Amino acid sequence: MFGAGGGTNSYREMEETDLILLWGSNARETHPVMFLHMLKGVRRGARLIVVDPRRTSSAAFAHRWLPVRVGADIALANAMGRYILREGLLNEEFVREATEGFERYREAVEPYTLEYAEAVTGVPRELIAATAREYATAPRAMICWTLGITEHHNAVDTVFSLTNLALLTGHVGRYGSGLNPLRGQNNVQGGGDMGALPNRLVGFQDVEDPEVRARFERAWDCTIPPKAGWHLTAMYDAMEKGLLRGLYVIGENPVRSDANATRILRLFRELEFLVVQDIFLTATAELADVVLPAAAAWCESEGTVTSSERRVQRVRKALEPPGEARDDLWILQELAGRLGRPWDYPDAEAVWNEVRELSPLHRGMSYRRLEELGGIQWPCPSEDHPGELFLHGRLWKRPVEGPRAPFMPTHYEPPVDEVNEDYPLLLTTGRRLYFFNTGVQTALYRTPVPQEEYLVLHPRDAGRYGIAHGDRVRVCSRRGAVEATAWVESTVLPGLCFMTLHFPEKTPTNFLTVDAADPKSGTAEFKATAVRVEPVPRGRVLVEATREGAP
Ligand SMILES: Nc1nc2c(c(=O)[nH]1)N[C@H]1C(S)=C(S)[C@@H](COP(=O)(O)OP(=O)(O)OC[C@H]3O[C@@H](n4cnc5c(=O)[nH]c(N)nc54)[C@H](O)[C@@H]3O)O[C@H]1N2
Ligand SMILES: Nc1nc2c(c(=O)[nH]1)N[C@H]1C(S)=C(S)[C@@H](COP(=O)(O)OP(=O)(O)OC[C@H]3O[C@@H](n4cnc5c(=O)[nH]c(N)nc54)[C@H](O)[C@@H]3O)O[C@H]1N2
Ligand SMILES: [Mo]
Repeated sequence: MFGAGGGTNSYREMEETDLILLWGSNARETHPVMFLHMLKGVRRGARLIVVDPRRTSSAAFAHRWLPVRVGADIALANAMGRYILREGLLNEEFVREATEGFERYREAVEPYTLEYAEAVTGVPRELIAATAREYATAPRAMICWTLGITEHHNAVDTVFSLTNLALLTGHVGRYGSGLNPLRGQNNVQGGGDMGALPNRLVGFQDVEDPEVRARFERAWDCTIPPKAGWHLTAMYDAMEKGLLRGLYVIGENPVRSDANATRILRLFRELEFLVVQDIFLTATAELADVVLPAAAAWCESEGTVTSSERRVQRVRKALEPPGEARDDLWILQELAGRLGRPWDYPDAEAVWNEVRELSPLHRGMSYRRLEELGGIQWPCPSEDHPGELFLHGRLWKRPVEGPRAPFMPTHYEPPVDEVNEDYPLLLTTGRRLYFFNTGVQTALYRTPVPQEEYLVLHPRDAGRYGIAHGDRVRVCSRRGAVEATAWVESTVLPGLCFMTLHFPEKTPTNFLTVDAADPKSGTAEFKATAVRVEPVPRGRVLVEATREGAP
């Protein structure tokens, strides 16, 4: 909607804003460093409102928790929009001068009365109204979101529905106000910025734009395919059709992390050629024809990473990589050479200087300046530019500089995997503080809690299915079944249960998940799978319920 793929604000602004809507994010556990900035804001008087189907440990720090049903966020956001309109709390000047498509938005939200929204989302109408009023009237306000929003079959529309709220109230483009998708891994932002996306070249430049392509073709002395490539889930469809027969995986463990793992495993086994480049021998690497052992980018090699606030920072080599492990850059250069295109980058800085030539967003970021300033936030177009604290200030110029921001009307749709008599519970999946993704990097280490998968479920449902806290349970979906230990707790809503993806060697959660993907983003609906839960008759396992251990 703004033409850029990045969070609009800085961590510093989180300390100085007046209201934070933390929407579908458990930042206390998943972005703990950034959450400290939020807590500083809270201590200064900012209101924190958490929207999540679980009463998370983040919600424990909030002024208000909106217990939304999984997948009902569009209905909630649209009802907030309608209420803001009805009460005349919109920023009329901003809507008139800086946006377009307002009438269509007004019509689209008309059916989303508070009554309807309460029925669909489960959130009491007074809480919806109060949240809408506080968001609209706060001098500065931001919405921060993550996977509770983006891992759905209608993820892009859900992000649109949140962005519409910011356009309606003018909470974007000013210090302390904005829209912040918090990035997952330490360099997800950097990966996207560097063009590790099927439709973008370095600096978010459109691969389908002939002028952009021509510039890169000159710099690289090659021809670039004129069409966007496949995103992850489209690659699996291509593998299914035999269109994609070889795969080179770098720093990812897809047979454990992708939805409907039975299918993923089959597709990987059917590949004619698989290369895996990783710092550990992962389950995916075990299937590979060739494994290239890599040095860990965060401590065994030089380079940069980019954080959620678009800050590019230097990473330095502190350790020698073990054995035959080599820098990812070294491996790629060797390969290029053997494919007949010798690259000669002496070091990571030489690659970075090429980035600066090709990407206007990064042009002013020399290694020297990155050191001196402690990192720089893009865009940084020249060597005398300090980098931008927040984005889209242009929307507050009169007349607006460049295109207006369009409202994108959206409509609520329930999750794809239907709950019925056979699969009466909805499973949502996510993370815990002490473990990381598929566990490759955390499985070896001592942590204060057991390395074990829990199925968190509500006491009502535990009673209904004859399950006690600590029982072994079988969790079955339309695609598979796994075992876990029951953790009975009312932090999840009745009808909902929760598991992580952290312990796939014992409990491969993704054998359950549905691979329905958002056609726009290509991301699977990891957050909504219909399941049935049964007690496992034999071999009851005792769990130590430590205070810190709550999932
Ligand atoms: N400790 C730790 N930190 C991590 C990671 C890790 O594995 N461990 N992984 C990193 C990565 S790759 C990522 S992408 C981030 C992810 O960070 P988060 O998105 O914060 O993590 P999740 O636990 O996957 O999901 C967030 C929340 O979404 C809620 N949710 C589920 N469905 C819905 C819904 O329909 N609507 C709403 N509003 N909420 C919903 C869940 O209850 C959960 O609390 O974390 C990063 N940080
Ligand atoms: N059910 C369910 N599934 C999910 C999710 C969910 O919420 N629920 N979340 C999804 C999300 S948001 C994500 S991001 C994915 C994560 O899925 P993956 O990215 O597949 O999982 P990771 O365990 O983070 O795997 C990262 C790999 O990179 C390797 N690695 C680390 N550093 C380096 C390096 O410097 N060089 C190289 N070459 N390799 C390195 C690690 O050893 C590890 O094997 O999972 C997705 N899957
Ligand atoms: Mo992620």
